[in-house]
Amino acid sequence: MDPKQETQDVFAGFCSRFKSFATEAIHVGQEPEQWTSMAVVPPISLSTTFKQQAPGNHAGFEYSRSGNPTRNCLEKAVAALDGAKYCLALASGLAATVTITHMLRSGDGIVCMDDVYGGTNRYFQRIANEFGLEVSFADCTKPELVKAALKPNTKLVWIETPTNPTMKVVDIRACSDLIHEHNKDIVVVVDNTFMSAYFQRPLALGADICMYSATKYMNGHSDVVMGLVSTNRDDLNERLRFLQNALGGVPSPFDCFLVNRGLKTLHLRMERHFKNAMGAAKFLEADPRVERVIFPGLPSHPQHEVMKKQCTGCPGMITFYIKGTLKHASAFLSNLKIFAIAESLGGYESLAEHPAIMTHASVPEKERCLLGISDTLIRLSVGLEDEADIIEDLKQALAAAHPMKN
Ligand code: P1T
Repeated sequence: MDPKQETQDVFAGFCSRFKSFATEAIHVGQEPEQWTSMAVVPPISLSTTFKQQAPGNHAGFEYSRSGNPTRNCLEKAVAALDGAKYCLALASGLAATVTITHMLRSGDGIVCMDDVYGGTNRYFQRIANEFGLEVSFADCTKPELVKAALKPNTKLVWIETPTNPTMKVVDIRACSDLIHEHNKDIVVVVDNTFMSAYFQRPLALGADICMYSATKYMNGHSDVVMGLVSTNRDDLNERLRFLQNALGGVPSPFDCFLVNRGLKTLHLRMERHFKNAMGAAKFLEADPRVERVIFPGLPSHPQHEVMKKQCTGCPGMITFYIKGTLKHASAFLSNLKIFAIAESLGGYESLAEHPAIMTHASVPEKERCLLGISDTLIRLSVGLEDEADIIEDLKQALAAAHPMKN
């Protein structure tokens, strides 16, 4: 097949690409005129403090925790990509989660999607709960369960879609509308880490806040830990900006520079991630040594239609159950050559991991079982290598795990 044709087919049925996405990623917030040097690439502004002409009379920056020129460039670019008025950069995805949660007070309630990144689950269950917040979990793919979970004290609903690691897809529009009809003051947050701004705009689908672990696709090069938070609401921006400074979980200017640079190729990277992942998912689905593949780009995914309705494409995340036991899962992972066994995702390089032992070990075992995070569950972050090499690697590792079935 003509490779161009093949790429287009992967996107068939998904929403149209966001207008001018690449142009905005490359230019918004990057205007050379903002620097006296007219630098085309934003400089890394390492100064922690900024001279004032007279006390209180400054040029927009006072102290680097409260505002930094390099961070500003990044925040403006991400706001544009999210279709948002505002964006704030934080020191990590979890720092973003903590900062958002600090908008609440003791006694307030949080409803969280049942399957979320293990660190998010750990923070809500083991820290937020200790500080007097009431956290409950619900499967937000089922409207009736969301409705039942909303209480008079619910102030925040935390959605992750697709979820990490079982790839459940939440209908953001339906869920946000249901929550806001119940109480318009409940803040709906969508963790958009798996999708990146290129494939999904939660704010346009009714969410109040879109957040990322920018450590993943938004940066895309596995060399920065960072969080991002976007919103269109003036009141939320004001409170979050206060908390960004008052709690202090800010990223370094160098990291802001790197993520800002990563955004320039986000559109190219995401399209290739999708194409490579589709090839890998189709291969796995056809292999007799694989029990089940969960990839939202495949018609076999339970929420494939929701995905097509609200996204412009699918990221490189695939979860699958290998036939057999932990021994087979472990043998498969250990025999991979291109994929590295490692936590994290969304970089240019392919990674594979075992959620039950690695990223989701902090989720209580009983809950892991209920969610399907079993010993045979494997998560792949399909990178940007050649598709044929990726598939060949999966093939030889499956053969090594199940030598009798070749
Ligand atoms: O690692 P950090 O930048 O703090 O982001 C936390 C986080 C938040 N949300 C989602 C959906 C995530 O996947 C993560 C981090 N996840 C991994 C490290 C992982 O391997 O799944």
